Amino acid sequence: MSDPARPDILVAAPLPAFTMDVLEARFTVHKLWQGVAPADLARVRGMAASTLAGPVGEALFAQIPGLEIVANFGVGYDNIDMAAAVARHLVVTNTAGVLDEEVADLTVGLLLATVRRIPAAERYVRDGLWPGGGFALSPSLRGRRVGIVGLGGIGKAVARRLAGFAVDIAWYGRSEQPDVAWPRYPSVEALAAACDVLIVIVPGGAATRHLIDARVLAALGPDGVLINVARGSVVDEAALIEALQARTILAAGLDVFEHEPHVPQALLACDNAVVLPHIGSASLVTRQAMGRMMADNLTAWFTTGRALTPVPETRY
Ligand code: 8YV
Repeated sequence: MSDPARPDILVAAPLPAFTMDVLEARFTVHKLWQGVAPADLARVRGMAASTLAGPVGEALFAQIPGLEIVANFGVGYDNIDMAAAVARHLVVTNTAGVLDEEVADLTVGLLLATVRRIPAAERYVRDGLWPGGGFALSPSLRGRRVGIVGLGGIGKAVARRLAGFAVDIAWYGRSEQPDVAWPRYPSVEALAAACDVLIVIVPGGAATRHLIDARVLAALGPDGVLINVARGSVVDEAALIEALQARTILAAGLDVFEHEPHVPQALLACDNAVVLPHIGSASLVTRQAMGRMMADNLTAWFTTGRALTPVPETRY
């Protein structure tokens, strides 16, 4: 029997305990990884999905005839087969807005860590090498021109921070933004040619797969720094490894990878790469806010018939 006060939802994969607590307090929760009987799936009206959970699409949707909404734990939703969701007229929501500043903080930290070689310098001290001589002089952020690929909420939060760093800013995005004063370039390649830092913060998915390829890296040039905080799929990882090995670019700072959580050995072997385990939004306070927003989307849908942050494709 379903309880109208506690609608049935399916959680596609484990979420942080504090988010599971919020969901369990409001809904009748079914956990896919524990196995859900068809009779229970038949009562499910909502789904909590996550980039951490792997893809969800038609194979799962088809088992849940009463599914109305998929609420994603994350701003990116390339883990959801949107064509299948739209075909079923499902509402899909993300956690837009609550993680922009957090990811922007991490992006600037990763940029500085990469250019000033902070992780290597820290290892130098720990390894007891300092008494033998000072750490090698690093490249600099001074005089650089930073190109931002994708000027959405996070891209703008990054640009606002960098405005305080006395660097020039330019950007590429699919659409003109008349309110934005920073110059826009007509293609990623043109932006890369005009800049010596490229920060990638576009949505993942088929439309942006390998947007950063060997040609873009060649345009970025031997003094160029690539920062990827978007999705691993946006960068041709094999081409990037070649560019780092051959030093046809200077360095890369990466929070995301093509086959997470696996990072190719060849990339780990590059001393000009700084690698992080996809932690852009991974502070306690921000992950709590993301979980609340996901739950609030489900609650809003079940109580008012309107989600708070439906993604553009499902604003029916
Ligand atoms: C998280 C993210 O890794 O929001 C996103 O799109 O990539 C990150 O915040 C992810 O949401 C965890 O599921």
